[in-house]
Amino acid sequence: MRLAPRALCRAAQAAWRENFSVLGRDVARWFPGHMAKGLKKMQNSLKLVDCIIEVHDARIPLSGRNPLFQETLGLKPHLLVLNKMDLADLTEQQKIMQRLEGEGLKNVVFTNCVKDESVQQIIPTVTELIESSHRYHRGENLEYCIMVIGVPNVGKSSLINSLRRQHLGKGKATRVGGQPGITRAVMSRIQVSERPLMFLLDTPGVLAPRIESVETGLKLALCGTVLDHLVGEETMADYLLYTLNRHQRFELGVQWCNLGSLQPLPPGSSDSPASAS
Ligand SMILES: Nc1nc2c(ncn2[C@@H]2O[C@H](COP(=O)(O)OP(=O)(O)OP(=O)(O)O)[C@@H](O)[C@H]2O)c(=O)[nH]1
Ligand SMILES: [Mg+2]
Repeated sequence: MRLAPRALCRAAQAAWRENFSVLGRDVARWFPGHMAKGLKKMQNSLKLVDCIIEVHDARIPLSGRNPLFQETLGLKPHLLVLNKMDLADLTEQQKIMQRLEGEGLKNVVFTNCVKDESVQQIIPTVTELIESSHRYHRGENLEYCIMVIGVPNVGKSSLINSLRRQHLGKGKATRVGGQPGITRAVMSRIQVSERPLMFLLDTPGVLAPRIESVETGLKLALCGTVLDHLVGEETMADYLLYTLNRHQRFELGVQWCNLGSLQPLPPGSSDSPASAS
């Protein structure tokens, strides 16, 4: 029997849901320790902070941000940095900006912190945001303090290092790595600019304790915000192939699975999709 595409979608979704809800318990267990402590410390440091930079992955601009940030840290001026733009499809950039604006996010910048692309807009934008904020009472204090927040592995520490490279010509000040959970605690202030005198606070990546949907969880996992084995490599691969098929990007699936050298089945042969019933 051949399943209609809609039925296939439902079957695939049921499979992820089952796998994810079993494996999701491990993800939840992975959450509390340093993330809960980190969030508390972030809240406690908030009174010293003039502005929040939230970093997120440009490949999933509309999903996976942690709603707790808005609830607990939402009172300060806010800039959303969509990082890893080099890995994202930016053809829909305008639409993405419009959707985010509709959600109240007016200040959005796309960056690549490995190649320092578009990072130079950040300090002027943040300065403007702080100075136009109605809560801004500078007094004698001539320095800005910014907190960098986001889910794990989106490039928070890379952004700080990139700003330092660009504005101070200095090397790495905070550790970066390809696994989620590299930064484990709220760090002391790191200088990123001389004029204006600006310091950034690096923070550990914090995921929402409850991820809003199975699909969001899988997107977050594919972007490396959760350790692969906690979600299950097979479930992730399954979802990736499903997504590529849904967007009719068959060539990417073939390339990714290294199936390029396989010959297509002749029409009518017993295993060809055309003959399936
Ligand atoms: N392709 C690409 N990779 C990036 C970019 N920015 C950071 N990375 C890589 O993403 C990985 C995570 O970077 P980090 O800066 O450690 O991320 P983080 O958000 O501080 O991670 P945690 O501290 O674990 O929460 C590293 O392998 C970086 O080299 C980018 O713009 N493009
Ligand atoms: Mg970090």
